[in-house]
Amino acid sequence: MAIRLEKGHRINLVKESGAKLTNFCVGCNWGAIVKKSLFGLLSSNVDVDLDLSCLMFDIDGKPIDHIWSPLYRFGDSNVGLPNGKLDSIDRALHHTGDDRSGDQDGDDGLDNEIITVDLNRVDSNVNSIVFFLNIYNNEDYSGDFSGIPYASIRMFEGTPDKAPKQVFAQYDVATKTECVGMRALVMGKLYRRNGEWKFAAIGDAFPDTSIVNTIGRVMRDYSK
Ligand SMILES: [Ca+2]
Ligand SMILES: [Ca+2]
Repeated sequence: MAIRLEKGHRINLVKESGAKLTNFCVGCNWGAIVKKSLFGLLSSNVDVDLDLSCLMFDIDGKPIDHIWSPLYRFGDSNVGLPNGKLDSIDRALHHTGDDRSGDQDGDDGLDNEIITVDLNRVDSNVNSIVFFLNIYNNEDYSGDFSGIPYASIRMFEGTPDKAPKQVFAQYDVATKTECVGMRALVMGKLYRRNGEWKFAAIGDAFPDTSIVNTIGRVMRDYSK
């Protein structure tokens, strides 16, 4: 049974078998919005672009690495943030790539964006890894989480191209009342305590209209 993540929930990364969970996926599955015509005879899809990202911090809360979509070219402007990339410097984390539309034919059971994690490879200076989700303002959709037919973040063992057999933990974004009117979610963080990795569900939602706001927020409020 998957753990339903709730705000403030802290979990040990231990499987039902008692073995440690060290290799897993953090993924987000979501669907495009289906619009029906008058009388419901015709339908068309509205693309929804969610972006899954993470930031890594050292023990003092200083940001030392990041993963976000390479389509975010902050380095070309003066935002003061690096360009997006899909791999962490230590190669412990990898993002499968920016999905810009969501499922087009209903829930396919696969996560549209996934960050794979190998805790054994994480640089020893990384003390915490914060995962967050944003709605990108594409020309089709600039609404909030509650307008999306389904959206959930989950942690599972397995590979990105197969539907997970066993979901370790899950957080439903589209159905949470605290996500109504919100466009960003600080999902949770992996952190080291006494040499062990643990996971804390954060589940704080914000109305951020740009990922730049959310990155600043994560650096300010969630780095320790
Ligand atoms: Ca995306
Ligand atoms: Ca999907």
